[in-house]
Amino acid sequence: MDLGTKAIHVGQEPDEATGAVIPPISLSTTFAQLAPGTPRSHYDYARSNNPTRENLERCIAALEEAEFAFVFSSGLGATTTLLHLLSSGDHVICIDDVYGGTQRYFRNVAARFGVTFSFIDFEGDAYPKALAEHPNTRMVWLESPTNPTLRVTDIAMVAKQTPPRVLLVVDNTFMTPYCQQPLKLGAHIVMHSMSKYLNGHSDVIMGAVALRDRALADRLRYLQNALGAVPSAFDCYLVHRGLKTLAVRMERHCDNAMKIAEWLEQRSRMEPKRIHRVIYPGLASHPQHEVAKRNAARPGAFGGMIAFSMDNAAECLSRMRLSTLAESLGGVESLIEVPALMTHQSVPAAERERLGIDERLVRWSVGIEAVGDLLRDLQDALDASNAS
Ligand code: P1T
Repeated sequence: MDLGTKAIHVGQEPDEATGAVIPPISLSTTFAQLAPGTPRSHYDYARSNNPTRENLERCIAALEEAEFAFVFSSGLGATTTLLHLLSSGDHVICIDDVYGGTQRYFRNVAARFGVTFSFIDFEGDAYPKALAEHPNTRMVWLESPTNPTLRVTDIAMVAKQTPPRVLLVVDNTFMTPYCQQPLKLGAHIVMHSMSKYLNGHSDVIMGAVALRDRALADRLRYLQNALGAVPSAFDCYLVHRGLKTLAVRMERHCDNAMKIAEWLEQRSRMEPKRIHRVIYPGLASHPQHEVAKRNAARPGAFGGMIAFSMDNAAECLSRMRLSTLAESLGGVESLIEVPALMTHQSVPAAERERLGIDERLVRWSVGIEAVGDLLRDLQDALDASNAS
């Protein structure tokens, strides 16, 4: 089955008892037992497992072409649980341009428990060098494209260079399985903030991991229950409902983002002193455009995120009416922000400067509104802030 069909049907079979086409939400926290220690089914307590969460996990596994999936109370809840696969003394090699909250957790919290980190750019031979320097490496953490500068890493190449003792984790939040399937490219674990595109409606915070290895899945099932960063059944229902339109939403996100990136690039040629750089992996001008094509799960699947650098960004953004000035991304509505002042404020200032995350850099989560309306809104904001 195609991804769009799986998103609608897997984990959403009609209810056996009543025939209800939409399975009921299972709100019970506990399940009656036949005798002490003998539950009636494989459910006993809802933190360990419950039917609504299980339906969603089956669907995520199907979409990522994984065997197993586990969902968590947030993307960071998923990340925290994954880090508990490690022990004190282990090392993690992480892409330097990682989401600010992931970096904050790694540097300020996980590091206190004896796990060490290096933050590197995977270009050239930096990765083999880091592996040689840290023989205690047990995990590699990639985002591709990165948040917010949209740098792209050759996932299959990193997978080839990864020794068997090391787990390769790819945060696929920006791309979704519609655009990119890291397990097929050789990653061991794919991770998501489902608060973004997978839910798609900016009304649930949730995370997920998906993988193929049974022994690793057993460890993660244990950790999911032991750490307890699990979502509510109601939220699982909402995300599953959002997932059903994933394919049509992503197709439109990608189309709109491509058109806007081309328009912005055109405008930057006219006003090079004002719009300095447009970054979108689908543009031929993107330094890793060819790699982005290799990573893509289907032609033209470059995602819905754009970054660009402009003077007077804050003023221009505050004049936009359709694209809301807000953190987060991946909802049907367009959101726009300045990462240096918002999502990536927690990244150390020197590191932000090195990565090019300054107050001119704008990140735009392009929604699925009519692209003409989005372009007019941008044009009006640019013209108005030009004139002032
Ligand atoms: O917010 P939460 O569901 O906990 O997910 C964290 C997370 C993980 N990975 C990536 C790539 C992310 O972008 C995020 C959350 N990001 C934002 C809130 C943001 O505006 O970038």
